[in-house]
Amino acid sequence: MITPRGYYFITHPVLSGRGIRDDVKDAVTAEVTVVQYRPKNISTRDMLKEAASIKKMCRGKCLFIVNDRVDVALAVSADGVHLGQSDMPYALARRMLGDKKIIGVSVSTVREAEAAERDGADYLGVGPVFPTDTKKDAGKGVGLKVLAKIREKCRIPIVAIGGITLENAPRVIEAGADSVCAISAVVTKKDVKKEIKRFQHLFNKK
Ligand code: TZP
Ligand code: MG
Repeated sequence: MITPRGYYFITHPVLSGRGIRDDVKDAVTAEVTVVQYRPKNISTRDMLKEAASIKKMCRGKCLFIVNDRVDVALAVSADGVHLGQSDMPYALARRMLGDKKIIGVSVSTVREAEAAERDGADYLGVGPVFPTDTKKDAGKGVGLKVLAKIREKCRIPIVAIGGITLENAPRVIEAGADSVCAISAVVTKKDVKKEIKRFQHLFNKK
């Protein structure tokens, strides 16, 4: 189960200043709750190598989730997968992964959130909360009101994502997010560890 509150890290090979392995190392040191591997433009063979090495870095320290690719998650024995609305449907992924793996589902409306919870998702990725350039097809921000409404209607943990910065994160947490993810606000910075720790402080983490 993905219950601990705090910062949820997602890799980004293009925005990263130093490469995703160094970023993951920093994220693990900053005691993130989750590392999500989100590969882009890379062969499946290289993806498997990268995933296996990131999994090793996370072992015993935080959960390791693979974005979208159920096959890769299975191949490297990740803790789970994160599925978008156009990815493999939850029920099929659950059948392939079994009961013990974590499945998170991206939602951007109350209706999608309720459906994902009903399906059995372990957590919701709600977003983009604010407009973002990081994911071109993410649509415009859903806003804090929709986030708060999803909080009201759903019991499973909420990871908020999209356009989140240190400045607006307190309002996102106030609206009901259990975890926040900020990609560009973290991986483009010189000191990734320090930046993640700043987010962790918002959850009263050291
Ligand atoms: N899913 C919804 S928005 C987003 C993803 C992967 C990108 C978030 O990136 P940033 O830089 O934190 O806005
Ligand atoms: Mg996806």
